Amino acid sequence: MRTHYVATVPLDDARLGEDLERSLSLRWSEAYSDYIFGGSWNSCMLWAPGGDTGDGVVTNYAYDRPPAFTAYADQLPYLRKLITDTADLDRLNFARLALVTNSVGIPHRDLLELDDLPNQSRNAHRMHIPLATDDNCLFTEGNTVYRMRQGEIWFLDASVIHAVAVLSGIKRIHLMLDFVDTPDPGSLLTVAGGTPDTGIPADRMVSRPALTGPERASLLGLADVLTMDTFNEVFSIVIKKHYRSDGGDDFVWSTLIDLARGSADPAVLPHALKLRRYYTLERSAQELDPF
Ligand code: YCP
Ligand code: CO
Repeated sequence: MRTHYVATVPLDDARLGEDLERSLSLRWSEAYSDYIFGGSWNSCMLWAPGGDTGDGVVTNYAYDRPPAFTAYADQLPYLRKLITDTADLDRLNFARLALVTNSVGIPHRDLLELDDLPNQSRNAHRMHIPLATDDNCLFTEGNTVYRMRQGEIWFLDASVIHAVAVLSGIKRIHLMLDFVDTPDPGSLLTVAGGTPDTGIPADRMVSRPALTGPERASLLGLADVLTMDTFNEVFSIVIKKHYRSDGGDDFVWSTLIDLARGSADPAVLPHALKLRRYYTLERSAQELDPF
């Protein structure tokens, strides 16, 4: 199934606000922060195998024990109810809050690292429900930039290259749901009114002007300042450009590799190629640290 809007759940803003406020005093995991530049990728585990809050790394949970609400969820009654009312708990592996502020993510594919897990416990299907968001919170998939609105349930095909961008100081919080493999992902939700898979709706897409020749040339000029010391900053600039201008398919990674080829620092190109392989192609649970 492709990434698509599924349905909208009514949210009680007052009760949601209380839970989100309380959630901020819990201990959030910074696992996966190597996927973003600017701040960290923070997660708060609400439902997981064994009911463990754990360390936030999805490969580190007790898959031989049944999934259950965690101690964090016990402190967040509205979110607990939202999950219970929305998801098919028999097939839910993980429910976590994902908090991002002022950051851009590295375009990547997911779920590949979980191929080693037994089939019944693989996280094969992912959904997002934005709980706190605004117009500065964007998502990208392939060469599409789009927005998910508060309270919308989205099915995400995480095997397609995707990334998040939060281009403001808002504390963007999504509820992320990961389900086990099933031949019928349409039935993972218990809410009514699910729409069929028609892809990302056109009115959620952000239209960007085509990247101009001069813009591309000035971006490529960053090769002059690209060293291992400036790598992450230059990479962030390229990623941010993708949200403002349409540079074509594979813009982010191909621009980064072009820049790396032009860098005077001999360590940069091998590093860029290694990152591209890690984030977009093949990687395994044994190969966790790209740096
Ligand atoms: C995401 N993949 O895109 C997931 C979780 C790391 C990257 C965090 O949200
Ligand atoms: Co991802």
